[in-house]
Amino acid sequence: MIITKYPQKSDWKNLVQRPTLEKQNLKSLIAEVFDNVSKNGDEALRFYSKKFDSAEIADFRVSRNEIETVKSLISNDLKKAIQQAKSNIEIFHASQKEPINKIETTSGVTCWRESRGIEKVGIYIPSGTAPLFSTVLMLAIPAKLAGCKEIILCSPPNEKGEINPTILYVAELCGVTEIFKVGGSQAIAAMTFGTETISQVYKIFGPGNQFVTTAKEMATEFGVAIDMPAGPSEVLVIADEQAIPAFCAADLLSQAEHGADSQVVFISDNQKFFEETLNELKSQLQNLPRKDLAEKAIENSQFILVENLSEAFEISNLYAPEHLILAIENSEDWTSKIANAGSVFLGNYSCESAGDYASGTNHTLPTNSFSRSYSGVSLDSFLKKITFQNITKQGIQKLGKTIEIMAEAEGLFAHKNAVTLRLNQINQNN
Ligand code: HSO
Ligand code: ZN
Repeated sequence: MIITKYPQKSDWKNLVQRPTLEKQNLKSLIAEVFDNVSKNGDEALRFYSKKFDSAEIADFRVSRNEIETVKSLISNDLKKAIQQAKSNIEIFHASQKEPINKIETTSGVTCWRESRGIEKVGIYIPSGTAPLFSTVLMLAIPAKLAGCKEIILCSPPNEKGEINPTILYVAELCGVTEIFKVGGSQAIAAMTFGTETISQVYKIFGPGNQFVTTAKEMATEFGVAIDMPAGPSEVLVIADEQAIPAFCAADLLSQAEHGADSQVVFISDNQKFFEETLNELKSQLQNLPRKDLAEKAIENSQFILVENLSEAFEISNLYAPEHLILAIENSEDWTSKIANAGSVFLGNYSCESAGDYASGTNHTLPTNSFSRSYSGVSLDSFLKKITFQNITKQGIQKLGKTIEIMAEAEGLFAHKNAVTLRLNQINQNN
């Protein structure tokens, strides 16, 4: 826990520095996996599944039978909860559809954009210490709404060759077209090149460890797009005197429990509240099943006492958090001060967990200061926008001269000619 009281402005930049990740150089190892999978397909996948996951897989494709069987393993309460989350995520992402907007820029010159779903997308869901089936909702729902035709999902199997049942259940519920029992960098390579069983995709989504992250970066070298660069998950909480210490502590810990490398930043302008939250945090920490992970994350995290809320917002913008919680009075009046954040939670009752699971917003968000330049996953992440133009005779007459002059100035006479020939033909026919 790094506590700083009333830091000087000149120290702010240092305060918001993320701990440097010990990034192992995995590139050569991953390059080998990519090479092997591109040449040997399923056989290479079998080799790596045995080596890394201790799983012997005859068929990577999850069968209908396996999907039917898991349905009885999920409790009714969990099914109902998933249904409510699904409905909210659908409503919010469906509202992101844009109508076609045809604009006449010059009379007779009409331009517009139309969206098309990326035809083939791949979703990677890690299993790890907490298999996050909620991420299946966050990725498969917008993919389906966007009209992606093939939505495949890869997730690592356990030693018995099984995928987490709730992941399977949610994937089926959200319209994933095929599910494969394969994880790690070999899964990313499979979706990059395609194998006998797994089809190649055009864009890969989803979180993962350093192997998966490095593999996703490598996929881009082979023309496959990815959702965004990844880093450990993070939250920044700005709280004033009306905030509730127990709520803030729980929010900070909900981020910390994700992993030892999670990032937590807490900023307040009120000394008494600041101390109370620190005490509350220490006591709540003792009762968490994932105490060890959360404790490590908290060790590296920043707790900053500032003079006023304006300073808090400046520091937050420098840090550019993935999640930003504003536990402050009239929080909505402050939103114009936010320059950089992935997703914002306003007031004492908007906890990050709501966005993580069920309010409707997406939880796949930019980390590691990428909220300065990236948005979180949305319907748009699964769409391409194609531009169109339709120019009439009258339109080219109005715009032709401009194009001719510009083309000539660039020394591109074929470009100029494409217009001149048309204008001549129109003049001749008149
Ligand atoms: N906070 C994570 C998402 C998540 N939390 C999934 C719980 N399950 C990254 O935004
Ligand atoms: Zn979370």
